[in-house]
Amino acid sequence: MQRRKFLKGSLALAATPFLGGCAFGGNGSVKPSLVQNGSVRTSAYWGMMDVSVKDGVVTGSKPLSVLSSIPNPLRGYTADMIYKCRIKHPMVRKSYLENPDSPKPELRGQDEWVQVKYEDAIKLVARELKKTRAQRGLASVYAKSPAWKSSGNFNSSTTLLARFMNLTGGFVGGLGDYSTGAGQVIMPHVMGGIEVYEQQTTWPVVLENSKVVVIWGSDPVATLRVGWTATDELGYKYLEDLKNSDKEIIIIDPIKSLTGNYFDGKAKWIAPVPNTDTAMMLGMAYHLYKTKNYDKEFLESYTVGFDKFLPYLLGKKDGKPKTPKWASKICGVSEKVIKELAVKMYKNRTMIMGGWAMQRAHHGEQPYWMLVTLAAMLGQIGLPGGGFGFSYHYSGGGVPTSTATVVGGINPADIGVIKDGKFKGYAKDVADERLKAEIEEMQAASFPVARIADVLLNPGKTIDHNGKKITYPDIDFIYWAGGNPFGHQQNLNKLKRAWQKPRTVVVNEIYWTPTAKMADIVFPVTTLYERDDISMVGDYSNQYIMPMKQVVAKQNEAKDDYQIFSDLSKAYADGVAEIYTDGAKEPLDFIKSYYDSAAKVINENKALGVKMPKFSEWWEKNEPTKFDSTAENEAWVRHAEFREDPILNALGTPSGLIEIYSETIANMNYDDCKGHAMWMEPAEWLGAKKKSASIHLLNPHPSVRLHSQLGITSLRDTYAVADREPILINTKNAKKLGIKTGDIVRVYNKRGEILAGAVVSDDVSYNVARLCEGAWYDPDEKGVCKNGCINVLTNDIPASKLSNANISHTTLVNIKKFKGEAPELSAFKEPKFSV
Ligand SMILES: Nc1nc2c(c(=O)[nH]1)N[C@H]1C(S)=C(S)[C@@H](COP(=O)(O)OP(=O)(O)OC[C@H]3O[C@@H](n4cnc5c(=O)[nH]c(N)nc54)[C@H](O)[C@@H]3O)O[C@H]1N2
Ligand SMILES: Nc1nc2c(c(=O)[nH]1)N[C@H]1C(S)=C(S)[C@@H](COP(=O)(O)OP(=O)(O)OC[C@H]3O[C@@H](n4cnc5c(=O)[nH]c(N)nc54)[C@H](O)[C@@H]3O)O[C@H]1N2
Ligand SMILES: [Mo]
Repeated sequence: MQRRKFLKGSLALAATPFLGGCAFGGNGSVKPSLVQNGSVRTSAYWGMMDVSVKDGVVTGSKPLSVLSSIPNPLRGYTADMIYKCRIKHPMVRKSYLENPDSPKPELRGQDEWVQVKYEDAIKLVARELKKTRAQRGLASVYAKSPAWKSSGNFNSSTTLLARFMNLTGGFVGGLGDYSTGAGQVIMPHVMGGIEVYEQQTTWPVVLENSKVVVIWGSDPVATLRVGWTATDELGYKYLEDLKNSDKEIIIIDPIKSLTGNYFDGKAKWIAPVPNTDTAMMLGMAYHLYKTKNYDKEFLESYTVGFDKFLPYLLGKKDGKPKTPKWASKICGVSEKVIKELAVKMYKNRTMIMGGWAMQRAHHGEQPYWMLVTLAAMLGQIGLPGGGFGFSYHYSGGGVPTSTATVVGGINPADIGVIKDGKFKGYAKDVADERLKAEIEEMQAASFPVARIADVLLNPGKTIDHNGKKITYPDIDFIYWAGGNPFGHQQNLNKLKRAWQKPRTVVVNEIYWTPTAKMADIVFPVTTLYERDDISMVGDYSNQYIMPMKQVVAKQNEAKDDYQIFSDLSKAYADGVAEIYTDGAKEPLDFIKSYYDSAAKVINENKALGVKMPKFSEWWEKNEPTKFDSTAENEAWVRHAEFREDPILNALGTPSGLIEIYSETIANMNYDDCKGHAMWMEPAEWLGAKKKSASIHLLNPHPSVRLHSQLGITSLRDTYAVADREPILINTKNAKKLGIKTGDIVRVYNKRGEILAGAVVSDDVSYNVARLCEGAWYDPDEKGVCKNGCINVLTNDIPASKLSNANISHTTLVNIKKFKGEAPELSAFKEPKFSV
C-alpha cells in the first residue's frame, strides 16, 4: 500500500559563514498578474506563510498564524529557497551528449556539463527512453522517485513523472518507503493495518484520560515542523498542552532530543543503548508476567499466540529468561528502572507514543512487534488514552479530523501502449498476450525502495520479501523528479558504484543537488513559489484548504515538472500529450477542477457551516478556508470498536485478533524474522562481541531542514560547525578523543569517511553520537564527504527478509580529530561547465 495515498484515503552553535557558490538568479518571464509589491499567501511543508515581495523580488516570509510557543524557524528562508544554488538551464553531461550509446557512466559527477536548448533536451530524453524500452524492455526503466518533492496537489513531481512514464509504457516501481519500511510491513501481520500513517487516539482524549505518556524513540518537537501536505501546527499546540498538564512524561531515547530539552525538568529521560529497545521491552514484559501485573483477560479476548511467546520470554527454549537483569545488560537501563516503568505503565492509563527511528534499524520489525506485545499485556489498547500510537510525531497524527472533504490532485494515470509512434490505448484494454506478459514482468520486478543499489549491481538476483520472491530487474534508465538518492540512500559509496550501471540518468531538479550532479541530463524546475497550486493543510486534521498562489516569476529557464512532462509526452508519441494534459489543460484548470469537486461536496453538506465561493472569487481572495472538527472526531479512540466487539469489528489479521504470534510469518521460515517478537542482535551495536567501530552514530531527522531541503539557506549559519554538519559527541568520549566543540572531526568506518563539526554535549549518551541525515553529499577525490553526509557511513543491508527496509540507525563509527588544512566545501557550488 502506498503510504501517502493511504493517508489521504484513510481520512477522508559556532558557525562560519555560508559559502554560497551559486549566484542569485535573474527574473525570467513575468506573469502580469503577479504581485510586484506586497505579500502573497501560500504554504509549504513547514506551514502557511505570508511571503513579502518588493519590486517583484521575494524579500522574506513569515508564518500566517502561530498556534504555540514552540518555534518553527523553517518558514523564514523563502528568499534563499528561490534564489540560491539554482540550476539555470537544461544541461547535458558532456560524454553523454557526445555519445549517448556509450556515455562513459563512470564520469558521472566529474564530467563537464553542456548547456543545451530546452527543445533539444526534450528530444534527447524522449529518443533515449524509447531506445531503452525498445532494446531492453519495459522493465529496464526505474522511475519510482520515493521522495519529498514539494507540497501542492497538482505539482506533485513524483506523480507527474509516474503519469508520463505510465502513459508511455510503464516503469518498475518501488515498494514501501524509507520512513517506515519495517513498520508498515510487520504491522499488518500483527494489527491488521499499517498503524504508522493512520489516525491515532486523539490528543484531546489523551490529554483528558492518560496519566502517563511515554514518548518512545520519537522527537515530535523536531519532526512536527513539517507535514506531508503542510503542517497545521496543531501537533505543537497539543504538545504545549501536554507540557502544561499534570501527566507524567517519560522519554526513551539515547539522545536528549529537542523534545527531551523541551520537556526538561518535567519529563524523565531514559537512555537505552541504541537498537536495544526490544530487549528493554522484553525485560518489562517478563517483570509484568512474574509479578502478575498484566491483563490476562485482554490477552485471552483480543490476542492470539501469547502461549507461544511465553516460553521464549521465560527462556524455556534458549535457557535465557528475559529478566530485567538480562535486559539491563543489553540495553544499559537499570533493572530498577525497567521494573518501575513496567508497573507504572500497567497501573496507570498510559499512552505509548512510538517514533519511527527504532524500526529504521536492523531487525527493525522487532521493537514494533514487541511494543504491541507489551501494550497487549498492559491491556489498554482501545481504551481512551491507553495503548500505543505510531504517528503522534508525524504530520499531526492525533489531531482531530475535521469533516471537510479532501481536495484531489493529479493522478499517475494507467499504463498506455505505444506502437508505431502512436498512443494505442490503455494496456488493460489491449489483447496482446506478449505485451501483457511484459507488463506483468515489469510490475513483478518492483522492489523495496532501499534495495536500489543492490538492484543496480545485481540484475537477476532473487530475494525474499514478505513471503514472496522478487527477481531484480536490469535497470538501464533512471528518471528522478523530486528526490535526492545521493542524500537518502544508505551506503553512498555502494550507490556510486551501482550508479554506473544504467546508461541514462535524468533528473528534474530545482538546485544543483548531489543527485543532479550525478545525472546525465538535468531539467531546471520551478520552486513552489513560482507556480500555482492548491493544498490541504493538516494531514490528519484536514483543517484548511489553501490556495498556493504563484509568488514570483519563474527563474531563469526553470519550468514546472508539468510543463516538462507535457513536452516529453508530445515528443514521445502522437496522442500522449492530449491525455497527459487532459486536453491541453493549464495548471489553473486542474486546480480549479480539484477545488470545484471539493466545494460541491462541502456546499452540499450544510452541517459544516462553510460556504465555498466560486473558484475565481476564492482564488482572488488568497485566504485559507478553515474547517472545524466535530465532537465525535475529537473523542475518537483508536481500536475502540475492536475492543467493543472483536468479532464484529475483527482486525485484518488472519485470526482477526492481535497476533503476538503470527503463523503466517512463522511459515515463511526466515532466520531474521520469526513467529513472535524477539531480541536479535543487530549487525552493528555497542554490545557486539566483535565491534567494527566504537561509537554508535544515530542519524535522526534534522530539526533545521527537511532532509536535504533548506540545506542551502542561511539557516545553516545557525547550526553548521566549522562549515560542516554538526556531530554531537558525548563529553566523556570527547575528552578521551581530545575533541572540543568547534573542532573538525573525521567520522569513519569500513564503508567510508566524512568530516563533521564537533559539538561536545551531555545530550548524547556515552559511546553514542548524533549526526542528522540530510547534509549535502560533497565527496572529495578520495570519496570523503567534506560536508558530513551520514549516508556515506550507513549500511544498506536489509532490516530482514520480511521488510527489506533500510537500517540507517544501525551504524557504528570511529571518530578522530581532523588534522591538517580543512578542505573547502563544494557542495553548494555549480559543477564544471563546458565553455
Ligand atoms: N541515514 C539516513 N538516511 C535516511 C533517513 C534517515 O533517517 N537516516 N531517512 C529516510 C527518510 S524517512 C526519507 S523520507 C528520505 C528522504 O529523502 P528525499 O525525499 O529524497 O529527501 P529530500 O532532501 O527532501 O529530497 C527532495 C528533493 O526534491 C527536490 N524538489 C523539491 N520540490 C521539487 C519539485 O517540485 N520538483 C522536482 N523535480 N524536485 C523537487 C528538492 O530540491 C530535493 O532535492 O531519506 C531517507 N534517508
Ligand atoms: N524538521 C523535520 N521534520 C521531519 C523531517 C525532517 O527531515 N525534518 N522528516 C519527516 C519524515 S520524512 C519522517 S520519516 C519523520 C521521521 O520521524 P522519526 O523516524 O520518528 O524521527 P527520527 O528523527 O529519525 O528519530 C526520532 C528519535 O528516535 C531516536 N532514536 C534513534 N534510534 C533509537 C533507538 O534505537 N531507540 C530509541 N528509543 N530511540 C532512538 C532519535 O534519537 C530521535 O530523537 O519525520 C518527519 N518530520
Ligand atoms: Mo520519511
